[in-house]
Amino acid sequence: MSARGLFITVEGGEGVGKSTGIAFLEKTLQAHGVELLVTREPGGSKLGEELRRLLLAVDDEPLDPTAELLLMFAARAQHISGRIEPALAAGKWVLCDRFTDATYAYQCGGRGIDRGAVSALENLVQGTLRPDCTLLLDAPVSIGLARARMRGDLDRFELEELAFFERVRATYLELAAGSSGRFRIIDAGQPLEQVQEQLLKVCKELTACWGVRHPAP
Ligand code: Z5A
Repeated sequence: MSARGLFITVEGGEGVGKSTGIAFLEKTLQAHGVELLVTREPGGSKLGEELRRLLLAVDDEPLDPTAELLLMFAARAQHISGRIEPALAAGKWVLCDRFTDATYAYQCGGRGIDRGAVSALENLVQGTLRPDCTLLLDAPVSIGLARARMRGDLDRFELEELAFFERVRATYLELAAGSSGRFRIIDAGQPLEQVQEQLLKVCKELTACWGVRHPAP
């Protein structure tokens, strides 16, 4: 039986560079011989991608915040059982673009939903599954929004007011301060090369520690 893989999540506000960072991490980790599943939330499964479409669509009927929360966790339940758990059990590393920290940041920080409700759903849907390492790409909201808006069409979240994104950022930083062993904060406001240097350092750390935990036979 192979050793269980590492579960790495990448978090941050709109347009901070998560997709760009994940593409770099994927290439770097694969070059280190790591077998990897790269995935995202909401999404990652057939049902999850369908729910993502509904969650991001701009519609004239506003989405109730509790409905939004439950859809996030419905997508997550399917994603975990269908893709994340099987990959980890097979010894693959999982690199996931957003996970439950995003729920705390957006649904609790952004929308004002009680953290106790999210914690209860987290336990129900995830059991004991938690990320081994979370990279928080942090940048001033104005930088992330400017990058996101350069891409064109805005989704339902990207149309929120500035104060919403400030609360999201503050919640992420609070989560990172409360779990400093799991989080690595990356200064994503810097030029791409400097962001990649920081990501490379984390990759080296993770692969070195993995090698110690699972030495080659
Ligand atoms: N959501 C939620 O509410 N609750 C939950 O539980 C979960 C999610 C899981 C979809 O996420 C939405 O779901 C999200 C929160 C909510 N809100 N929105 N919108 P998403 O991850 O798909 O959406 P996003 O945050 O907007 O991600 P994104 O648009 O894909 O942005 P990104 O991945 O962080 O950035 P990027 O595409 O890599 O980069 C953006 C641009 O900047 C691009 O042109 C890059 O070339 C450029 N870039 C990147 N890095 C740099 C640097 N360092 N310098 C200069 N330019 C750069």
